[in-house]
Amino acid sequence: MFKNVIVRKPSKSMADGITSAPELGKPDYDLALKQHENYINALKSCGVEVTRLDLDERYPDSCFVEDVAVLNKKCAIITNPGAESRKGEEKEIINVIEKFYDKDKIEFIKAPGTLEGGDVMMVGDHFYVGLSDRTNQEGIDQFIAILKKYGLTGSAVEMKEFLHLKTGVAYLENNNMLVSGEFIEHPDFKDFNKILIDENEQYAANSIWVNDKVLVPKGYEKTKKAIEDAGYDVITVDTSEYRKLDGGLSCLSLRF
Ligand code: CIR
Repeated sequence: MFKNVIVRKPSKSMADGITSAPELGKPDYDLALKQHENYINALKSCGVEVTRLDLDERYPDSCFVEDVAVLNKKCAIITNPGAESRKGEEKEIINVIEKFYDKDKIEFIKAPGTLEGGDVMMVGDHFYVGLSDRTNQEGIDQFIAILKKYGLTGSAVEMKEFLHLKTGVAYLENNNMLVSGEFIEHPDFKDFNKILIDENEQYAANSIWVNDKVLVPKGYEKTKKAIEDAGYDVITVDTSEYRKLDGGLSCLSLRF
């Protein structure tokens, strides 16, 4: 179960955030703020305490806090983002993490290693890490070595289609996993109960389990129904403005 969540308010500069889909247009800032509030309320309804960080205009993608740290029961790992414009963002999360973790339990991924939290999927004590454009082998090697110190394990996942690992796959606990695109037949995930995401609903693969409820982006009815059929309470949250920046429900928070 998760007790805490950290979020960061989106900055106005989010209009300059990285995107692979400029055809979707620039995010509407006021709407993005409203959606952020709704997201926080949805999280609160799952029984977590939400810590809100101030906006940071220097980093257009800084509302996507998931990428700058990986938090678990034993330790916190500050990442080293692979995207040039996001380098430095990880330093801005350290203060708040020190409120929750002892200093000697805070670890760091160091250059030339790169790793972004969107590439990390926690399944119990094991962490799958996508080898993506943002996360390199050196970053994964450092990450796994850190996990080992705490009695945890990790493994690299080969991928080519998605931005981050969790753009295409989500663990919903109880051995249930949402899978889309290249992950449907991926050998690493063959032993899970797979809930297949329809080709037209790929964005909804980035849903999140929070204390037995599942947050699903609004507008993806087939995915919503499939998750409900698997026995979960679903809460839908509109993330249209974040989708314009390739971001979704998982990217917007750190859950621990
Ligand atoms: C980026 O490209 O870094 C942001 N525009 C989106 C980050 C999404 N984060 C995630 O999937 N964890």
